[in-house]
Amino acid sequence: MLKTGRVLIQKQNILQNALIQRCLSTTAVNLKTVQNADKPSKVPSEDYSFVMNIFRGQVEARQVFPYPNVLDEEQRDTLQTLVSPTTKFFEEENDPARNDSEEQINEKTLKGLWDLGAFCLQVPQDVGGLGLTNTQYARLVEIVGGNDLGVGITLGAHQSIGFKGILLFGNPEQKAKYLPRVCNGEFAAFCLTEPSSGSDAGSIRTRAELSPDGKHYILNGAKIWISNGGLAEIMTVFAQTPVLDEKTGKTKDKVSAFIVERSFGGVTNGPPEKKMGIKCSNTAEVYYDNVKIPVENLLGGLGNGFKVAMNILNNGRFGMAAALSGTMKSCVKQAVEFATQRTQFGQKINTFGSIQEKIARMTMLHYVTESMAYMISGNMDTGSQHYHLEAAISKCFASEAAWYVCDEAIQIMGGMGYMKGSGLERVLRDLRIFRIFEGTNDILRLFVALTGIQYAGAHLKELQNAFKNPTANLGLIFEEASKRMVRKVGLASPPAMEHLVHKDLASSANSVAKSIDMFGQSIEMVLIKYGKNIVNEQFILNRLASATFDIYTSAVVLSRASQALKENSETANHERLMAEAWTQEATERVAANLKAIATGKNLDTFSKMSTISRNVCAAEGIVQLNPVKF
Ligand code: MYA
Repeated sequence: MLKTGRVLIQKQNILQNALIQRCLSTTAVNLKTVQNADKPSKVPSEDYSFVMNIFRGQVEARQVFPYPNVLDEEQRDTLQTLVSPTTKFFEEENDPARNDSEEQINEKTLKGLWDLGAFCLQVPQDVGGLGLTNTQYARLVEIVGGNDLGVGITLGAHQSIGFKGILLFGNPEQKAKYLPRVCNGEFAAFCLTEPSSGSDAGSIRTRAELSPDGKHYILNGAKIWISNGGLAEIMTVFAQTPVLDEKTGKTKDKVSAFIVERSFGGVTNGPPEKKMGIKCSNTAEVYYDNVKIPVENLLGGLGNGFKVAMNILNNGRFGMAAALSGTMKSCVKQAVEFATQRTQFGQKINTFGSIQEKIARMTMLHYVTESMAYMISGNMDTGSQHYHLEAAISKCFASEAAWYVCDEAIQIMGGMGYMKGSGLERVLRDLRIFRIFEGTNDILRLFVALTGIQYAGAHLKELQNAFKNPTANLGLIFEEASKRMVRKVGLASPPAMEHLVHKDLASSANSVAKSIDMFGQSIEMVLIKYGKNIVNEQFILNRLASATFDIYTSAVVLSRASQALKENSETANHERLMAEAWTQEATERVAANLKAIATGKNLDTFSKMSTISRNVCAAEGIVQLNPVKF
């Protein structure tokens, strides 16, 4: 089919080619500011991310198919020896209800965690850690999430973000100095957020200026909502620093990252915050008053702090999916135990369709989350650098899925679930923050959509540049133009996925492939229609993000279930059912979301909603009087 299409395209007349060129050049001009007008235009480097490439309507399969299996025998053995004591500790020694009511983790429990090595899971063994891979880490974190999310945050704020910058960007001296300490009882924290800087992480005001003798940076400012902020001795702190731009000769503020010790002096903190959940974890304001940071504690280079912060967050986000997969597993277990025991109207309630649908949905959400967490950890373990969109999706998806699963577990258990004794009300309170911190889900959805669009747009721009020297770039022009035209005249098959999955899942894979094709076309449509203004079209970006989530999660579960079928595993058929059901519904949601951004009726609804919101904000609350008029 594709070949026939190519021949047809060769026969298209000059007029048609001119049309393509015009369409592409309009897009490229409009995209200028999306790509940051003051920067030299970048030729997009190839990206092996599955998610990034669906924005071009393409299947980049290598990180998704086959499902990663990265543990060697030794790593598997190590993990097995750790799983049992960790589970035992959390089930027998840690008391989540007590931690919650006392709003702290007692000394004995903390000591137990340090002794287990739970605070330094990924620090290399030669400096005192357990030296675990991301996949091994995911498995242990799952146990933590299944038992006590408050403890999870204390552990996560320390190692997933607190000292992760030293692991990722530290020079040998910084690693040798600090890594043994963070494995030996000294808490770490990640200090980014400020009163006026939450989602807009680049707008921080804390400043660090070089001292006149050039030996120190002098740090001043305040951070808020810092997990472990009242406990940490070692902090990764982000601050504005003056940086000389060698091209212009002008000095500009740029964010830099520093390793700050409380013992430097001038570091203080506020009282522990009173929170809805994760109460046993410490959250506090941290203040820096003329703190003298030795210049050698600059982390990752002057002016590179924003990238350092983003990469730390990117690197840790899969851990949240792993932890929350553990939480969901516990919620499902509790709900099922109840549903299979409880009799109403003369029947066990698990035999009713309404309860069955709940249990099935909870289970599928868990399967998707777990599959994503281990797929991303596997990608990271094999050295992938192209996982930041997938990690952001896993964080958003897991935090929303876990909220839904816990809420439904409470619903299944009815009054029993609502009682404190079930423990689920604590889990629900603990879960609420996961949609807010480490990048709110709202900002991460926009991040995923805009990053993907920018990638697709940069490729279109590259194509436009190619037209400037068509003889030299004939191959690229021909390939891209034929793809587009073939698609336009309906002769192209969608990107193929059938060959990537087990034969029993071929039909589901075809549906995902069609979704990717439609998605790629929608991205082109929005690029042409909105150009640079797409950054302001959040109603549209959110729907594109939702479609992205549905496509990626479908591919992930098809990959995992295919693997199970190929291995003929005991649970293969159960996994096939989940993958099929998930993909079926996800495909329908993708179509609905893509339709929503293309049809005038929906666009009109977005505009109405924008007006409704503006009216309410202007009225400082609900606009209309109630029906009795007072
Ligand atoms: S910690 C605080 C968390 N805070 C945030 O996450 C802040 C959210 N904000 C952002 O991420 C950014 O400001 C956004 C970009 C995304 C909004 N990777 O102009 P830009 C590049 C790589 O778009 P902005 C907490 O909550 C971009 O390409 N690069 O930037 C504690 C561009 O590069 P270039 C990225 O509009 C929770 C440049 O940066 C990324 O300012 C405790 C500028 O981009 C990225 N992601 O905003 C949790 N983003 O210049 C505990 C941007 O080259 C852990 N860029 O074109 C729990 C763990 C689980 C439990 C574990 C148990 C053990």
